[in-house]
Amino acid sequence: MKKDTVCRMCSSCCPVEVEVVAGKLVSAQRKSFLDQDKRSPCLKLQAAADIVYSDQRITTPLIRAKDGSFCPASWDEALDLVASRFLHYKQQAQPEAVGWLRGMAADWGAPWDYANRLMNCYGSPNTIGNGSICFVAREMAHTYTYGAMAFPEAARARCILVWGKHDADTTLGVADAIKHALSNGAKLIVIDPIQTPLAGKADIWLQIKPGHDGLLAMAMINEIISQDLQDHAFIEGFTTGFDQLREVAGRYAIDRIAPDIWLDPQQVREAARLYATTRPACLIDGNGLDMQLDIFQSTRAVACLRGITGNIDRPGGDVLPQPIPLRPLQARDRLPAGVTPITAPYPLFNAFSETWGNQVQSCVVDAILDQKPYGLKMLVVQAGNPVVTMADSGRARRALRQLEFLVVIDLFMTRTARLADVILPAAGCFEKTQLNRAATRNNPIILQDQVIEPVGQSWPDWKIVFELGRRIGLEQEFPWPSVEAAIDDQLAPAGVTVERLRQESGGVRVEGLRHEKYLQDGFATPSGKFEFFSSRLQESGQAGVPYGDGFPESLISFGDQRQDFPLIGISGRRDIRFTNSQYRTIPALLKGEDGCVIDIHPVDAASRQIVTGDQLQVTTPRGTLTMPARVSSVVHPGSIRIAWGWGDYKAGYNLNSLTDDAVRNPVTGTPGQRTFMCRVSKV
Ligand SMILES: Nc1nc2c(c(=O)[nH]1)N[C@H]1C(S)=C(S)[C@@H](COP(=O)(O)OP(=O)(O)OC[C@H]3O[C@@H](n4cnc5c(=O)[nH]c(N)nc54)[C@H](O)[C@@H]3O)O[C@H]1N2
Ligand SMILES: Nc1nc2c(c(=O)[nH]1)N[C@H]1C(S)=C(S)[C@@H](COP(=O)(O)OP(=O)(O)OC[C@H]3O[C@@H](n4cnc5c(=O)[nH]c(N)nc54)[C@H](O)[C@@H]3O)O[C@H]1N2
Ligand code: SF4
Ligand SMILES: [Mo]
Repeated sequence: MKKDTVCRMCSSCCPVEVEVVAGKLVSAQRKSFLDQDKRSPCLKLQAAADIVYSDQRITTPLIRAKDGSFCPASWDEALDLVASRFLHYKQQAQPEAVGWLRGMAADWGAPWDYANRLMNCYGSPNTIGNGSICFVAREMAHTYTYGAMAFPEAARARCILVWGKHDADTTLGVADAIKHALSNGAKLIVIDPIQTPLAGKADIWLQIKPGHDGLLAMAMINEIISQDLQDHAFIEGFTTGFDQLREVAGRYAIDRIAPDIWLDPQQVREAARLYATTRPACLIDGNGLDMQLDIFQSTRAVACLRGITGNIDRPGGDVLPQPIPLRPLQARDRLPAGVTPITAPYPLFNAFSETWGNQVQSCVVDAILDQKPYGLKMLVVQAGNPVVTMADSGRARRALRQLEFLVVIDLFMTRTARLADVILPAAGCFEKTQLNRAATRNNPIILQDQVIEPVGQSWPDWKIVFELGRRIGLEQEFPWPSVEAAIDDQLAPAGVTVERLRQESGGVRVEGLRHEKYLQDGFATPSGKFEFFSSRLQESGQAGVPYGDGFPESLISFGDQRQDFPLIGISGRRDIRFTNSQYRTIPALLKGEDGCVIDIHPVDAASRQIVTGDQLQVTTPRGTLTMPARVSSVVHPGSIRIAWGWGDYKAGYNLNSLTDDAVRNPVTGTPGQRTFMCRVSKV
């Protein structure tokens, strides 16, 4: 039998059709507007059955015994134990000593709301996401510029500027759209320090010095304005602060900037001209900007390019979302007044959106180890593997070990789960019904619908949260007998039900797609305009215009220690076979240790007598890692690319043993996990 759902094995949220035989998932196919043979392939989806039925799945709740081993337990035993710990801190009048840390895997839509609801009603403000390193920091920069995160309408674009994103590995719907546009003759500009497959197809590829995107964005703004290529009507009618931006950008002349960031001035000029003069143009920004110390201002500068050229919210440009009206489920009003979250040092980031809340995960470690701003004693980790994925993982690990009580909700025995007191086995994406963020931010709403029964004794995340809530005295707050009832409740303002979503598996559109909504509604900023200049930022002591107060001394982790650490390390490729630290236990995907390498340029390799296959030790002031070398000119001389996501498979491959969490972006709390100074030697 064929069943429709949404795959959530990565954040792409692809609509898929699953073949189910005798109650078992057999195979799955991604849907797309492209013909079958033209669609970007997903190797994870091809291995879906291997992942779902992997013998590595955790299939019963596990409780740590006195001798340190894990003992299988019933759900009643495990949940009662977790609930008793929640109640313990409540009785001690310190519910805020309990935190809930969420990774990316169970989605940021309804599952994020449920966890927040439980914690808010319980009395702790410390539901913490990992958005400071993922796209939420970028979303904040978009929001401060034009009210929401813009989405590229690549399929209709005549020019596509891809800035730090590689959709063929990470976001297949967009990869299909790019393919389609290119086959219709669209121009392509790629800004990436790596010669990616996409860079190979580009009309112009700018191999930027890693982490220096803000400088390039300012130089491009300057060039477009000085050549008078800007969209005058849009700027005059709908923006604020253009003169200030022009003034600041004027300090960044291409001829001076380009050589410092490894670029040819003429090529940058051509890229600026091509982007500014080909309409419509969309600008696809990605995680290459995230995880950088400079994330907020660099993304603000990149976002300004959309306004300079008037490409915002136009067909084939970068469209603004039409969020679906939802009943708020987070119960923020239930938090007692005056309780500050542990993320208090990042107030702008905590408050920039109605639903994101606390996203600086590094604060969890500060709170546990340094009691800053106060101590955390118990933590629930849901759908994340922080021991591997957080910056300075040695420190993150020390913190988790120091907790009085750790609960992990996961499908697999990760390095984080191994530290837990209780492990609650979660059902995977095909085993549960869920309302994802991607489905509510933009039309249409597509349901992630359960297509098979949960494996073993695993439970869907929603059920774990609801049942735990009921056991800590929140029966009234979790009244829903099923997830369908909860989703219906949340979708009521939109007039959509789960039943209807199941009937219309292609998705339900609440409101027709509209462009140039600002003509009628303005932008959702304080001024109602596209804000090159933000008075909100200025009043909060930040630069009102990107880089209005100059560039930070160093844009890269350990930038002040260049003498001893002369190479730039780049956190590497997101391989289509894996999602962050996941899936290396699946033999069909692992294929030896294919791709687990350090790419080093022939020039840097020759001067160190390194050849492909040599074991290389990388060192930063935080730690070391050893991996095989691959001599390759995909990287620029002076930089190396280290494979990302192998730290759960083998501790010695953990890239985050190298990264730093001491210096962070002042607005978003983002550590420099993408780019850092390092040195290499042959083992
Ligand atoms: N150096 C460096 N560090 C990085 C990155 C990088 O590129 N380089 N990337 C960063 C980014 S952008 C992100 S988002 C983070 C990701 O960090 P994490 O969120 O920690 O990512 P994953 O390794 O994908 O871990 C997800 C965990 O959730 C489990 N899981 C999967 N599905 C479900 C589910 O439905 N329910 C539950 N309960 N569990 C589930 C998986 O088994 C896995 O153990 O890492 C960040 N860290
Ligand atoms: N297969 C797979 N898919 C995934 C994930 C996964 O782990 N595996 N993770 C999911 C998650 S959590 C996220 S956040 C998204 C991220 O997905 P993307 O936004 O596509 O991010 P990446 O693929 O990490 O990096 C994108 C590009 O940025 C480039 N880059 C690196 N440093 C710089 C820099 O300094 N400047 C510029 N301009 N570019 C740079 C890289 O070389 C790479 O080509 O993918 C999601 N989808
Ligand atoms: S890219 Fe692959 S793994 Fe990710 S959601 Fe789409 S089909 Fe699933
Ligand atoms: Mo992410």
